[in-house]
Amino acid sequence: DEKTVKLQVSGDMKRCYDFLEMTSRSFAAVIQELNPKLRDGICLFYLILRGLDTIEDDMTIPGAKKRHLLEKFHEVIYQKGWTFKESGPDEKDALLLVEFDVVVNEFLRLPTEYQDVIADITRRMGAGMAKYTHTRVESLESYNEYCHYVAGLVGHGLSRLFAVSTLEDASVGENLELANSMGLFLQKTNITRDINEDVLDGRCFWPKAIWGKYATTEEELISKANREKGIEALNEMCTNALQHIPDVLAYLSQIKEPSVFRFCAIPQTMAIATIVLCYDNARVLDDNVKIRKGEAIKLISQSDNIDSVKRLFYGYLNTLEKKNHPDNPMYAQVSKIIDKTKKDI
Ligand code: PS7
Ligand code: MN
Ligand code: MN
Ligand code: MN
Ligand code: MN
Ligand code: MN
Repeated sequence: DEKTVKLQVSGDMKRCYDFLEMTSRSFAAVIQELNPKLRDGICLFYLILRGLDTIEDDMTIPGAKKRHLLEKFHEVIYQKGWTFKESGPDEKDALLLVEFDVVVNEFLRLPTEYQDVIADITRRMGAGMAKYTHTRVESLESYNEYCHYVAGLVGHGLSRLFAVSTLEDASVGENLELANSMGLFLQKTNITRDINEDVLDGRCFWPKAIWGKYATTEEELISKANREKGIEALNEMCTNALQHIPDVLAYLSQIKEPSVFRFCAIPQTMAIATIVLCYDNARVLDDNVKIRKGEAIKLISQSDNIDSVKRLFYGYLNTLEKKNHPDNPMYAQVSKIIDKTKKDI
């Protein structure tokens, strides 16, 4: 009867929120606080991309099979009953793919305009990930391109969903250059911070155009014997990420709906805190640096309007200015970014 149907409907979505809590390091809380017009759609968008990333990250899937899965993932989200049970033992999010039919059921219940955006981004991200299973990130252009595929496109898709929901102006879903920068700042901060973990796992997302100036192999890049050069490479990576900050503030300035604002702003204030912590910090090369719990709590509570976010950014730029000594080869570039951003604020 009708009551059973309703219970089943909420039961599958309830399971999706369980998956969100199991798989997201930082997005679970902000997604659950979203306006009901966007909550389920963005939760499903997250789970679909998390599933795609679990396949990308799985080093036990042979190359040709992986590329095929990545390229057809935008089709499987329409196939009732689709699951994937062959993830390698290291994939912590494998259960999501084992029960992926639950995600498909809920995706098929979304309004078509939401489905169209999610499927389009999934198709383009899957194709980009497939390309980079056999192309290494060498030049600065390919670094920007890879980050566009895995994070800039998330910014595009989210901005289009904000516009489709009518919670934000149509222009937010049209001017996608700023949305791309939102994703790039998060992704580049993650890639810069995770260098030690990634090299120990046998991968490296730092472009060779940068690290190759300071080391001959990825292992040498993080080795204690090469520490001074390693820090210079790290500072160049941080400087590359910092370039996106003016666009981030311009993007956030156009967001009106309070729950959308917090959803967009919290990851960005966490990112500026993280990249400033990483700058000129040798510990990044030895292990995984993280901002303190108390600092994260402060950022979450102060990310609810543009004036407060600008104040936070201003404070972190001051901290960065103090860490940026004239003997540092990145000194001039970093000073320029700090001055330009402070003028915008
Ligand atoms: C749909 C919310 C808000 C305009 C899974 C949010 C992994 C940094 O794998 O979990 O642990 O290293 O640390 C998120 C722009 C994407 C970019 C990208 C989808 C912001 C698959 C986040 C998240 C755009 C590829 C997560 C890009 O980092 O990864 C939704 C506006 C997924 C956003 C990946 C990285 C995200 C990432 P891991 P993390
Ligand atoms: Mn992570
Ligand atoms: Mn990943
Ligand atoms: Mn990945
Ligand atoms: Mn990472
Ligand atoms: Mn110094």
